[in-house]
Amino acid sequence: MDVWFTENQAAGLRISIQVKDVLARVKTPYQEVVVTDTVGFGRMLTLDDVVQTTERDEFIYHEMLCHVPMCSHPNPRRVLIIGGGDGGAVREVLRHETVEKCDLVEIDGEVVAQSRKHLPSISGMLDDPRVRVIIDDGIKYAAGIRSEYDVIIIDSTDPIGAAVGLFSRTFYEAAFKALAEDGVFAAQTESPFFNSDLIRRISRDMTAVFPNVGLYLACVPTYPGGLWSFTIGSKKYDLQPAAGLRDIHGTRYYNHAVHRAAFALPEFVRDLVPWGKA
Ligand code: AG3
Repeated sequence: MDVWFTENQAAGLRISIQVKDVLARVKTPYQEVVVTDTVGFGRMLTLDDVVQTTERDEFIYHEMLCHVPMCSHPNPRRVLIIGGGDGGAVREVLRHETVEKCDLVEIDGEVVAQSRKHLPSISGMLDDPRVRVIIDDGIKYAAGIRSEYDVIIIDSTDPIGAAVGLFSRTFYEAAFKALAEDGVFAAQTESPFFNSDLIRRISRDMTAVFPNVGLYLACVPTYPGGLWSFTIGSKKYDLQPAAGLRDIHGTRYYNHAVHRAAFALPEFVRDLVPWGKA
């Protein structure tokens, strides 16, 4: 069978992934949720024909999205994840023994339902007693919270549709208030190669809200360009692994050396952030 899924990744650039089987295809009020089984990347979740995660490379994205903020906090007990309905970020957060509660706020219940059904290696920790799954708009949810979380993680789609507001200064201000006085925030912030204007704006807005801001990188093979960025903001702590922390068990990409190295920015990326050439 020669069936290929194609995502239009950028102007004049497409990626095609060979598909063996379509496991679910559901239209929701927000998007079309599709789970396929692929030839080279295991099972794959796409939303409106945009790759969200594949079993083969999700560990890189989820580990770097979560462990960098989690390890820069010396005692993360209460964690909020916005988006991330597949459960991959929840799984990584729960590797930290300090965690007492992990709230997941996902706007589309169908993403959670289909991931539970078809992506068990990713969603498998969603039933852990420390986890509360809340189907709601993360922007509205965060706006109503004060000083409640040690770490907030944004596992969003690209900035289209419901996710646009998650890339705004107003939202960063709400997240700042929702964090405890020593809280840490991190978000996936797209490709430095294809989304340079977006990253310029995010790093400027984040700097206006958080005293310590950094951009770090990882390579996610199925995302546009491979090179991917994350933005972290901290109220008090340094962005490096907290002193005396043990390495995390069971990771395949993250370790403390990778954490430190991920903040080394190539020249064209340094040009995007206000602190880059300081
Ligand atoms: N969040 C989506 C990252 C953006 C991918 N963009 C793209 N393929 N154009 C991933 C959610 C996984 N929990």
